[in-house]
Amino acid sequence: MQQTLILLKPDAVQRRLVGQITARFEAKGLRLVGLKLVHPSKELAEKHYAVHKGKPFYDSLLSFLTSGPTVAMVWEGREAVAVCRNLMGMTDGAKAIPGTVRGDFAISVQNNLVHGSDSPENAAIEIALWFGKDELIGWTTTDANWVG
Ligand code: D4T
Repeated sequence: MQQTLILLKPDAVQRRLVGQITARFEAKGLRLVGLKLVHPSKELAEKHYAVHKGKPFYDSLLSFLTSGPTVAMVWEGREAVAVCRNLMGMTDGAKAIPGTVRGDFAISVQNNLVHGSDSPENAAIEIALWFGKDELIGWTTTDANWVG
């Protein structure tokens, strides 16, 4: 089973979209194994977005991620990384297809509500960055035989 890190970024929290967005991951059939509200430090934001260091939007991106509380979640399931990326939609909210989180709720590139790991390898790194091992809970859903 794959795991992936999902962040509901500060704009999702400020815009009171946490419930609606989380419901989509739940309804898809993914299993929630970690969840917490974090006000990210600059150090955490720098580590999370290290791959973007030096890009023109980097400083603005750090200010955005550290601007307020973020919901950090770990979701588990079959092909969880790709499944979540598909649910999120394209990076630019203006181009994201309706039916996706960004397609339905975002029109900005930076303020695009969600982050999702882009590979199982990066998911493992990002999960370790945001969660301690004792903060993740392995469990089985009672409807596992029906959801698959
Ligand atoms: P994340 O990493 O947040 O899930 O977004 P994506 O995987 O969809 O997009 P990304 O890594 O290319 O960009 C990370 C983050 O930077 C913001 N951004 C991106 C921005 O503010 N300006 C830009 O020009 C780009 C390309 C949006 C998401």
